[in-house]
Amino acid sequence: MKDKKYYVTTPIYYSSGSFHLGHCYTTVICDALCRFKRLEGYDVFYLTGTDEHGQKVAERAMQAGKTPQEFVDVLYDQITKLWDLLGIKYDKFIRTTDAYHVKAVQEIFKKLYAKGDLYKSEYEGLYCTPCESFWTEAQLVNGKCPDCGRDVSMSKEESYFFRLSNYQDRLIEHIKSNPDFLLPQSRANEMINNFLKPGLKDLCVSRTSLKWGVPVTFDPNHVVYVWIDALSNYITALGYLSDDTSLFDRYWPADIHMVGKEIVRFHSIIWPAILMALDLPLPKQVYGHGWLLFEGDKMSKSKGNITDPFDLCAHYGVDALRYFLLRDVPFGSDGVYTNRSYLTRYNSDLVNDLGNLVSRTTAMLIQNFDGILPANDTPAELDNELIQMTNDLYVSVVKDMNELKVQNALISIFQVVQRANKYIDETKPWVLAKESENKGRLGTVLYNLAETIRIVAVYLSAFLVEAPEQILKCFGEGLPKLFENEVVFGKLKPGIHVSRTEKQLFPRVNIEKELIAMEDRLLSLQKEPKHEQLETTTEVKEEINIETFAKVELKTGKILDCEKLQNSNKLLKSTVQIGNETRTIVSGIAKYYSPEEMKGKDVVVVTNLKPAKLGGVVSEGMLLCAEDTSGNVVLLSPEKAIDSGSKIS
Ligand code: ME8
Repeated sequence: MKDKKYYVTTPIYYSSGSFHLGHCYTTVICDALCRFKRLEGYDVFYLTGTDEHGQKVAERAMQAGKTPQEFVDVLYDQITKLWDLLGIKYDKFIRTTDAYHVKAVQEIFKKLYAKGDLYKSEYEGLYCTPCESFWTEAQLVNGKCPDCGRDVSMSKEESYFFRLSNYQDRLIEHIKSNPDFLLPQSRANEMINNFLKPGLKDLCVSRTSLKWGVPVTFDPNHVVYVWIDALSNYITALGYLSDDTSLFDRYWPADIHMVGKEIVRFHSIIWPAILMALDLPLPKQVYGHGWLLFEGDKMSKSKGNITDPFDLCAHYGVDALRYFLLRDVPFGSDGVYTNRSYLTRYNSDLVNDLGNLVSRTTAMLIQNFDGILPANDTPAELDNELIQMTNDLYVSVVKDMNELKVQNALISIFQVVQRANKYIDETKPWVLAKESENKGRLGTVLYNLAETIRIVAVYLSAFLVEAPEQILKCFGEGLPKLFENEVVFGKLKPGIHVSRTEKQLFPRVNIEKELIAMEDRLLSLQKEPKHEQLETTTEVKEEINIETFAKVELKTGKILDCEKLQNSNKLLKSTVQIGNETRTIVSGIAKYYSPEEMKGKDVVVVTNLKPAKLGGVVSEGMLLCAEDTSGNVVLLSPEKAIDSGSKIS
């Protein structure tokens, strides 16, 4: 099966903070691709893992009062729990602290040094600590790190350097002559024009200031710094330079490295150059996907705009989460997450279209045929379009998946679901059921629906992890191993037993109510970390200068009125006088203050906070509170009486 092998990798995830919905994007996409390829008969190897070394990890561990190893162990537990919850079927999970990886990285380092691809020198440059990257002046954006926007500082130390500049021409040539190597095409142009053509600088690949990393065996003051350690995971996981290279021999080169767009440079320039230096073949493809945006910004822990995948799965199920990520984001571009778009997608596609189709069809089969699948021996012209569309799916879905147009593949599958619902409206089975002479026709209609649903579930088993199995079970079918023989209309034999799904596939949600509940949960999550891991990875805020602090406008205010928000047991809506104006401010403090207690209080208000909807009400500012470690919350007040609207500085 060597020719039908498919080796897919996600980046290894930083073990320096907790994981949010944005992180799930790469793994869910790769999981769907792998499931699809397995159903096509490929011998798939899916690799994911964690990036556990580096300065940021060491700092966070110290802040959490743990050793770096203890710290990354907690993160490892968290991420593997998350992948299990999302049904991610990886074949191997690599941790960069795994002994075999450490050993192989040391060997790689030695090999590159022996070949003359590494040399010792001194590095001086602008360094971004969180990103562990040196930058040139020209690469900075407004004087800040171009990746994360934070401050950089001058740094100098003895380092080993990788002769990246030697590979510039070969890299340009490779990208140009292999149009599928780096996709989408826009990313290839960006790499060539912004990085390769202006000229590559040799790369600093060891540090002496850092201790939490892979030690360089022949120069113990140095540890291998990020690039060679992290990127090599894609080959060390397969046993490269170990005693058993059978996986490496079988699966390398990777068929696809799936990465977020911010790390395309590492994967399409630095990594291929390292591979060239090692005389290894390059991955067949690097795909730089877009970001999941939240309120116009990349969803990220440091921006505080994260959505908790554990919470989404607990309330709307794992399939809703997977479906949203796969269906809502045009692959390659950025996609926007909002609670509303999440719930709307859930209600419209999963509840109305798919859930409804399955429950109506199985109910009619049970009601009219005692759950015994009737024969389809009374065909009519009307049936052809549905049958044709269902049979045609294979070609279009395979094409879309080969081109990584995951969204399009799901759109086509759901067009068949919608066509089947329309078929019910056209054939009116409830009318056919009234006349016994129409029983044959009714049976054919229900057979066609059952068969369409079965085939849809076969396809969906590449994308979703719960519903397809439940749906197939209704027809006595298990999950498919291969598409072959499963996706052609007519497999179901009349006479088989049909049942309802064991539980309702997708319970409908009331969007407006649910939006309030989601905000409530977010507030309590921010107050009371739900997962053990969140507690241990609380971020210490970065230092800011006085100019940054001065951007926050604080004023005194007086609460004129206050009421509890309907549908929420956490939110209070206060009318606050601030000098000459009054504002509505929503605060998550109903657990600590009653509306009566709030009235008349002097408070401290952040007055230039962007208005935000909380509990369905636009909140025009924030009341400052203090919270102790036991979770007691108190409002802050001026120490003596002072006019409302007084500036605080
Ligand atoms: O980059 N939307 O790790 P990481 C979409 N350790 N994807 C997102 C996202 C968002 N809002 N936030 C994160 C690293 N990701 C390195 C990789 S590989 C040798 C080293 C994606 O934990 C991100 O684009 O920061 C990346 O693909 C993955 O999550 C891991 O990111």
